[in-house]
Amino acid sequence: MSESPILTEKRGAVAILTINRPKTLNALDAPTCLVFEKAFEAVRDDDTVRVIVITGAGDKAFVAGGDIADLNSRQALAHYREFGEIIHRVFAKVEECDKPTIAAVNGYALGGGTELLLTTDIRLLADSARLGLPEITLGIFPGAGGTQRIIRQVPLCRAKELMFAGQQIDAATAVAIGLANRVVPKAELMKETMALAETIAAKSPLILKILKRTLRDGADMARKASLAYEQAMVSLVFDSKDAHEGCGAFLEKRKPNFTGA
Ligand code: CO8
Repeated sequence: MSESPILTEKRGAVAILTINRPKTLNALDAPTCLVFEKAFEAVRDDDTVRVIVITGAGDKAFVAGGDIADLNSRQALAHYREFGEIIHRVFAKVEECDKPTIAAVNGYALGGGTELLLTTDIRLLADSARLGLPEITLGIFPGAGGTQRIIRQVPLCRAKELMFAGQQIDAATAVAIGLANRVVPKAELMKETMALAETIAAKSPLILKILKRTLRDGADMARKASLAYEQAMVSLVFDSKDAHEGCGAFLEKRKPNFTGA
């Protein structure tokens, strides 16, 4: 029996999803996207999981893009759209997830790989990582949400250079333009990722959920409305046990124990 293209591992409150198609440098074809969708939903809906990490199998690639053979086999518009529908739906689920997501980028994150990274909350890069949107070189352009997400995340001139020239950038450049959080030595990537994931997992899942919604929904609102929305959302959290647990623990000089209530 062939190995699943998506591996799920749980370490305490952290779930790690590994894209596992090393023969194609973890390229995403439609069947892999569908398996990823199920695996992602399972950890998203598992109450014992507080943080979700996404990484790639092997030491060479996070995701080298959409599977070019699969893309090339979809000449008819209906089939091309079918892959588009799937990958857009799956990536939207990652972006809209109430739980924090971390991309642990262990190598090439090209095309659909960078587009997947753009849906995650936090991105740690191995020093060997190479990012980019090389679709133009294939005679296409980023089509898994990448054009729209990248222009909202990095300066427009940097986004356009990535999409127009199709060149790879190294990890330090990706951090410099705001595409990722930081670069770590390749051998330390999972250790650093887990340390960050566990720090976040110890915080209140309820507050993280409402914070993520406030950031996500507020980003689509006019500024004045978004500030009023923030005020309403933060007022809501004062009804939670976790708000009183956190403030109480500070005043009692002890560590808080957040339950998500
Ligand atoms: N798709 C399919 N197979 C791939 C991909 C890919 N994206 N990337 C690598 N592979 C395969 C290679 O064909 C090769 O297979 P084989 O051993 O059978 O020849 C194997 O992986 C190893 O790759 P290389 O020999 O090329 O390894 P190198 O170390 O020489 O190079 C690179 C590594 C630089 C990553 C190189 O493989 C490369 O440039 N890959 C393609 C990168 C790319 O162009 N990505 C964008 C793809 S298009 C895309 O992402 C669109 C997304 C969504 C569109 C949605 C539309 C509806």
